[in-house]
Amino acid sequence: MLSVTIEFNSILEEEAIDPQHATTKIVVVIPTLNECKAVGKVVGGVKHVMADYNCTVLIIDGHSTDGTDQIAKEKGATVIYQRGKGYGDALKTGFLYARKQLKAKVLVMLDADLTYHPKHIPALVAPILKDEADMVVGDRFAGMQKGAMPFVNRFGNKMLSLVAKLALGLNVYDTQSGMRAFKSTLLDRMKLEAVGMPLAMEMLAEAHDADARIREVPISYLPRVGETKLHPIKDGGRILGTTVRLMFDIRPLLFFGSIGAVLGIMGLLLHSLTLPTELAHLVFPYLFISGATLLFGFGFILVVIKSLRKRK
Ligand SMILES: Nc1nc2c(ncn2[C@@H]2O[C@H](COP(=O)(O)OP(=O)(O)O)[C@@H](O)[C@H]2O)c(=O)[nH]1
Ligand SMILES: [Mg+2]
Repeated sequence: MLSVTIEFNSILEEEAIDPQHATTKIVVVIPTLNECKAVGKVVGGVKHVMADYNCTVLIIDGHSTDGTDQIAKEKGATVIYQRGKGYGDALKTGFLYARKQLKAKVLVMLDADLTYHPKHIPALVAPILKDEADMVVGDRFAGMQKGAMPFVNRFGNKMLSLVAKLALGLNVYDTQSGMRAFKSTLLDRMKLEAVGMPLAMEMLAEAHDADARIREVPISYLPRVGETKLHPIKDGGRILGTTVRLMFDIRPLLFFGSIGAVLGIMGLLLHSLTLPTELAHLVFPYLFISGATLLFGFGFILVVIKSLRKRK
């Protein structure tokens, strides 16, 4: 705890702001659920780092019962309350409010638990302000502090990013990072449905599918203050489920092709195993192979439909 506070208070290495970008509206969106121990410092830190920018700190509170919202207001944040439940729902509420009510051009995401240091925000928004990227993700593994992420979460994170690479073609090292910045116009090109933790993956997949320029920058990741809301197994499973759904939506040929390939291999195996016996004439293996061919064809049709829709 002590080391977290020292690190968090440490001298801020701020990136100099280009004067032509000082007027661009930036909204830092922070979902909170019972974060009374950390939220004041997070809001204060963001306001300090972003003092030279046209920046609003927006808290989307999930009806905390520990006074989180009051602390955030006292520190100068704009506080709104989510109607639904969940991390993803809170963020989507915040994105909408930031864009419509606050006229945000750039959105930044952050947790209210002191894990992400606000000093990284200028480096996250810089490529967007210079129009070199549409979304910038903070890579926590570049500055992972001791005790910041339990082994099971670290392993799960790596696995999810690997699955995202194979299933969605995402070349992002830290897909679950909650510290990001993106152009608010990107919201028009992303179909965001997730209400919980899977929103992080969905945003990346949708942005990638919309041909957005995604970049990663190194950030530090510090031990959390307060109780985590993440359930590694349950949320990990949900993120995996969402990734499969996204694969179906975004890469249908790979989705159906993979199932088809498994079926096809099984069919060929069955065929070669039964070849020396009188079972060889069984239609069973051929059903597998026909099924595989059908699945490939189905995937191909979906790809054509998708590309025709995109062209419209
Ligand atoms: N408004 C709202 N905020 C939430 C909810 N669940 C989590 N959060 C906040 O979202 C951020 C991320 O949650 P956290 O527990 O840190 O998850 P982790 O970073 O994946 O371990 C924190 O600031 C939480 O307070 C929710 O249901 N509603
Ligand atoms: Mg967190």
